[in-house]
Amino acid sequence: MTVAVSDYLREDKLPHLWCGGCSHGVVVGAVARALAALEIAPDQTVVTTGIGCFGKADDYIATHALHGTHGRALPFASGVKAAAPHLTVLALMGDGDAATIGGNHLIHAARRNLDITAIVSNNNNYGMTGGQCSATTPAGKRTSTSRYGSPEPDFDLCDLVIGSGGGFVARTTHYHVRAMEKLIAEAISYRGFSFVEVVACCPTYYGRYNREGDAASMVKLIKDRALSKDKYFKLAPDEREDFFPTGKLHVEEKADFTTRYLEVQKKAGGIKAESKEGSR
Ligand SMILES: Cc1ncc(C[n+]2csc(CCOP(=O)(O)OP(=O)(O)O)c2C)c(N)n1
Repeated sequence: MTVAVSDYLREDKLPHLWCGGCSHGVVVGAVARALAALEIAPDQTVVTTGIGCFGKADDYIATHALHGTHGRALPFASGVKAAAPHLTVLALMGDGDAATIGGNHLIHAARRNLDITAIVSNNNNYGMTGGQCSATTPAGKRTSTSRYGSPEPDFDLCDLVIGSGGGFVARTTHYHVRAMEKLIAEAISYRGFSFVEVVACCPTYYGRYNREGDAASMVKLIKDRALSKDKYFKLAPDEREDFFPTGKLHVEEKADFTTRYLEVQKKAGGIKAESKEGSR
């Protein structure tokens, strides 16, 4: 079977609604190319989304889709995977969707090690509703709800997912398009909860509030701060502040939810058979 990249994209939905310079379309392109490279049939793939600018991603992807409520892309993905484990399930989320309103669901999907691929396009703010502060807005940065700088520390999404039990955790940026595509393909191939954070930009709000210039200069800022994990961890802790590590940050082979659930089902079947025996 050969699947073309175009088989995953809904050209009839173009032009898309994202602002000029937004990263979200770059991530959708990488998802389509990763699925095509793996030759996973579109009708065997389900994309779930919540609400937000990146929550519109399912509009442009020609797989099955479930567009849910804000912060709930992962519960929908979990339900789909539990009911139909043979399907490839991806949850596409903004940072607000995944880690702010949806934070509780993120840690539990990681803890369960459900065989889902979660992809977060992290633009450090709530883009759709006017650039409010999210859980990934760095401390001191300005948003529409933190005009003098956010007083809150931000989440490191990858550390959060590693700490919650996620088996495959990676970070890339929307500048590193080929690396993104490869990491997404590896994440999809991993059996268990796989998580890819794409460090992205929102020139319309976050960039404007923080005077980071146009989209091209935001891309450059992000590129300059991204280091391979080897380079990053060679730095002394006090030299790391302006940088973040990219690449596969954590990969661990362990039984996924479906495997463990099938074992429970077998056991339950066994108990039933025994109790039938006993009642004779
Ligand atoms: C329960 C609930 N709370 C709040 C909202 C309003 N809302 C819609 S999208 C959004 C923010 C989306 O931000 P993010 O997930 O980071 O995605 P982005 O728009 O930046 O791509 C908010 C707060 C909502 N729709 N539902």
